[in-house]
Amino acid sequence: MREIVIGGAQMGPIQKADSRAAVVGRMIALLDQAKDAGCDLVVFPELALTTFFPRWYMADQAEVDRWFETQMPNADTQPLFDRARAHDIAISFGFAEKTPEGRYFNTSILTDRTGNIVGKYRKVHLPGHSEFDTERAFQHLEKRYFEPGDLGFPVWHNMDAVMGMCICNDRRWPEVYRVMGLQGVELIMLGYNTPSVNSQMGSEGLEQRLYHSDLSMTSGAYQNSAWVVGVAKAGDEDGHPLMGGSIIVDPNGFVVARAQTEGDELITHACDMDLCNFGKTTIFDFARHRRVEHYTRITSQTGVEVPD
Ligand code: CDV
Repeated sequence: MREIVIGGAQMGPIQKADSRAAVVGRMIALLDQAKDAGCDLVVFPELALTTFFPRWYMADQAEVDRWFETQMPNADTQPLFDRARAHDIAISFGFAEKTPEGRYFNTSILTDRTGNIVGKYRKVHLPGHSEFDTERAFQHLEKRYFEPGDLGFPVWHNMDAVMGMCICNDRRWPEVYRVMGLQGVELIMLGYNTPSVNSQMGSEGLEQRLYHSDLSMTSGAYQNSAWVVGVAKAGDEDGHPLMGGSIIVDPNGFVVARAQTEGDELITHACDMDLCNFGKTTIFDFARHRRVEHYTRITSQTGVEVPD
């Protein structure tokens, strides 16, 4: 048995006017709850330190830059790292990263239990658009503010398990799970900011949005025999609703913990990494059963090509 008690620290809304210090204070309160609940590892959402700023069109780069971190940890987030180390809890959270070379990424990091960063992931699948879109009910400008991640989908040995990360829209793409599955991943952590309504189809309700989120993560977990922890930033951000629905999924694809609110809420589960072994050595024993000679289209072709 290799048990890791995992906390999914769903966060309620962050308004444009909220300071990093206030947000970090909320994250620390969730960490304290996690300590009381016996957690070893806590997962926070995508862009956990700020409002989901890609919904706002900005032409002035100085205005954009204020949402980005140029260092991690930094003065605002050091208290979070300090509390995590004091509690002996590993953490993962997302933030907007500006590199010393002036590149912009939607990033997540993973620490060990002493607060050292052991893994970094940069979001590969950036949804949305790069210019103001008059056809949408609201904007989703990730393609404007970030470039696609350049690190692939690495995994890391941490806490006697093989761990990987992805971010929000990545969770909808089976390739993401499989690339990590091929590296023996046992735990995939991800955060998300998913609007409760579809900006291009108002009739798509919350029920369907939640279902697609569950479907993506439960199938990714099952088909790669790995734990998946998906954590929302939820609630009403300056008039823009984000869905909750944070879940912990076991390697059989069952949801074992689910958030009930759209606010700051901790969900927990004692996750045995050895539960991954059966699937990985039987029905999803990749080495025995995959037929890569038939999969070349997956990497040689991007869009759909219908035969004549
Ligand atoms: N932050 C995201 O990547 N959100 C997307 C929305 C735009 C659909 C998602 O896949 O949840």
